[in-house]
Amino acid sequence: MFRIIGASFGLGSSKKGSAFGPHVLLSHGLFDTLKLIDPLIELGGVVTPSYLSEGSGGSPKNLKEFLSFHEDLKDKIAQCYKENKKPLVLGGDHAISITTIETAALITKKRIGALWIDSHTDINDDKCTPSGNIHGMTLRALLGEVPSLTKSPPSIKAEDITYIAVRDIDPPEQEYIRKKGIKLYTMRDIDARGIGSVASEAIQNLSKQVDGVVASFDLDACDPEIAPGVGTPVAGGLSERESHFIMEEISLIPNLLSLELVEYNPELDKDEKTAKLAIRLLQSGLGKRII
Ligand SMILES: [Mn+2]
Repeated sequence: MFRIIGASFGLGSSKKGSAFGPHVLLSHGLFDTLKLIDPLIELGGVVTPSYLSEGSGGSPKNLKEFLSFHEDLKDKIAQCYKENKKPLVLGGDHAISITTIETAALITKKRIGALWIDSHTDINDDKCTPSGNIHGMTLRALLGEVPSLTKSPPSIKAEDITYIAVRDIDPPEQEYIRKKGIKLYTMRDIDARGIGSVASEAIQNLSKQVDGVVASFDLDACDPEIAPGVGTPVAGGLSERESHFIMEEISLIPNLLSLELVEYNPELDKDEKTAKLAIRLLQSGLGKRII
């Protein structure tokens, strides 16, 4: 059974408006809409930051604020797992997944697979990052290689990461991904093979090799034409149907631990296009079918 948790944190990105994402999605009737699909879904509230400052420099940028928010969010996520609920997490920028996935690993003690649907690979460390933004270091932190961001042992292994829809990788990330042999399905793979073949293979293989899958859907995986309300848009992304297909496959994962939708930034949205898309996609992620 799912429990919706909002994670109102936007300081992991250069455009901090994603902090308002959960509130705006909920104000569009997300909860009632999802209840039609999953009548047992619960509303677990929105975690808002308790820090008073607004931004600090260095690399990672806004480290103090992130660590403070991490403390605020982790108890809510831990509570979900302790009560056998699946967190349905609304970001916030992708930095929040450091907390959600680290907490999943600590509480469930399972071997966790990260299904990363994103135009970026979010696997810079604090030295090679071009921006200093935490949302570009999420997976590297979860691998235990950015000590300032996490004090826990590594939450995931490189072999248990699978990317879908990638099309913008920084050169040091490319080198790291090649060296570690991380599984990556780029937009080119989707062009060549079609979404059905790519998503089914990616998701089923990951699900079989781990104990539990955390599915993290960054809205910038979608094409900016259909999802303009994101901080770091990249042209050439998923169509609406391709995005739905991935979500439909996610809804079939037998060992799904949690589902996250991140990087929705209402300040950058056009005519609520992205909010409405996000809600439609979450319906598919919870099992809505055409017939
Ligand atoms: Mn991301």
